[in-house]
Amino acid sequence: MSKAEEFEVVVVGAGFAGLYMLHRLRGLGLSAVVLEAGEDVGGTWYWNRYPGARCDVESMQYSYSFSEELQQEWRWSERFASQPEILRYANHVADRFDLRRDIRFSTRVVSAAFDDAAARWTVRTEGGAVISARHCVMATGCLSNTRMPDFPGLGSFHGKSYHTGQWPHEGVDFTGLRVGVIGTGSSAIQAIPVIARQARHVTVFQRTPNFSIPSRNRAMDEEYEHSWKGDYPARRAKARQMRTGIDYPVNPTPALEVGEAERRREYESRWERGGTAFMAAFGDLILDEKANETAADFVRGQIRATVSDPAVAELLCPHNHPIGTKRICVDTDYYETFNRENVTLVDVRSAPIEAVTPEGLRTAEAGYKLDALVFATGFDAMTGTLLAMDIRGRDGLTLGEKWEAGPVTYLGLMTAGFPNLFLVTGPGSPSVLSNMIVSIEQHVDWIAGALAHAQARGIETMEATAEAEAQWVEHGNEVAQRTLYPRANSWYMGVNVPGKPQVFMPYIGGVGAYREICDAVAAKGYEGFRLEGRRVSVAAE
Ligand code: N01
Repeated sequence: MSKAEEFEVVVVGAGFAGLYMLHRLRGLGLSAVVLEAGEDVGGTWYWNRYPGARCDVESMQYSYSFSEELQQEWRWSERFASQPEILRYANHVADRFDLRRDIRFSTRVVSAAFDDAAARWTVRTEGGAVISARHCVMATGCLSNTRMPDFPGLGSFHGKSYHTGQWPHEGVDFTGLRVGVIGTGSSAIQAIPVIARQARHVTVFQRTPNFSIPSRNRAMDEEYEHSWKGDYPARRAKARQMRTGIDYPVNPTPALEVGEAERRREYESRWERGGTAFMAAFGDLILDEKANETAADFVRGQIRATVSDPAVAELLCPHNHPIGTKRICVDTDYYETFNRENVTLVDVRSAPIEAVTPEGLRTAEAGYKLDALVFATGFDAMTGTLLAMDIRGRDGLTLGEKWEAGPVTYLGLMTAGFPNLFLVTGPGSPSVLSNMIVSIEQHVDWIAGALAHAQARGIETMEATAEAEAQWVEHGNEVAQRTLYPRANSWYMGVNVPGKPQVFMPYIGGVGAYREICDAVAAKGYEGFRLEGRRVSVAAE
């Protein structure tokens, strides 16, 4: 048995959450180590290197706000930053704040167990290292556990296959190849136009069409950059209060309260503007089916106007979920790509994929000869990475047992029975429904505040109470049920993973409202958490 190294805090993951957490822990004077499975920093932006990978939150907003110097000095080259640029930014932050010396790379955590008697976590890594820490922060990301369909014959394919979420670092040259892309989610919608410009032929295997809005990406306009940099504190403050954590124009008017011509004008102007602000065209798009249908219908009209073959256009038109209830996609030339001679769309809803063969792929209807396969088949989102580790709380209870019927947390930050285990942007928080960096900063700041509180009062353990957790889960479900979100077979609902409990995982109450709740909880001495220490014992329920 290796001897445990001791720290006050162990952080798992060196993406944007882990990097900022480490920075804050240093500020508190707490000893900390970050364990990262990848060879470098960046998390999701380290792994997702597929062609066309880009953020769908504008770069001026998808960035840290905690350092005025950092936000002034860093220059984004495009309206929506590409993966390589975001990864450079993560590296810049790691160097600028001298974070690397406390990060262990190529270190995958396999288990974390809470020792009741010592009130400490023991974290073990694949390489056999053992870390003992008072607190454990899971900064493991929400979309970090890739999902491969279990097609028969997967290993028999003679060509190369790739998953968008585990893309080779050296890149892939598709020149002259016949490429099959499986999936039409955000990743595929970004990758397909880029692959199609290089490959001999691309066959897109689509099971469910998605709604996608053009990004209208462009080089950064200096004036625009200056308008943000000159007003960053106010704009960041505004973004923190928005439902999505993004500062963009929100029209609160219900969609059916205005006439058809005005509705169309609003949709057209947002279609021209580009990006996810499309969903803020009216106040009730995510609440009212009829309102939602007006937006969905507009997008279907745009698809039909773009794609020249009417049969292909029809196949690309989503009908089985309200717009926005699956993550809305943002693209560059996605629908236009289906007008290319070298791109074929195959409907695998009517004729499902039956097997991967040595030559390519077979559906219920036909065989396809392919040289390369791209799986854009998504992730076991929000819980997959946490449950892949053997996490045990009080009395040896595993997180898998605790979350058997779906994830339950208090504020998405902690789960009862697992003292001193913090989740960053966990299920039950706005998380994937928001600008992730805004939510990450909010969570990390809150956790840092809680740790400072504990430090000042000699508190050893902090744990969500079962009652507070149950109330939060009930509130989260109730808010979700008021929306159209539960109607979609989405990864938000866990539907994409066979056997996964189907519950709406993120908190839909909005980033601003959620922040106020978290702040109020802290201001009331961490209401709903049990704080216990050797010197002090405070029941703050
Ligand atoms: O994954 P997805 P993703 N046979 O789960 C299909 C974020 N993100 O990697 O819908 C056939 O959305 C599946 O079909 P269906 C963003 O939050 C952000 O694209 O299940 N098809 C679906 O089409 C996003 O939502 C950005 O019927 C199968 C696809 O694979 C999240 O990551 C960019 C199949 C999976 O889509 C995940 O996106 C990229 C099967 N057996 C990602 N199994 C930006 O910021 C699965 N599929 C822009």
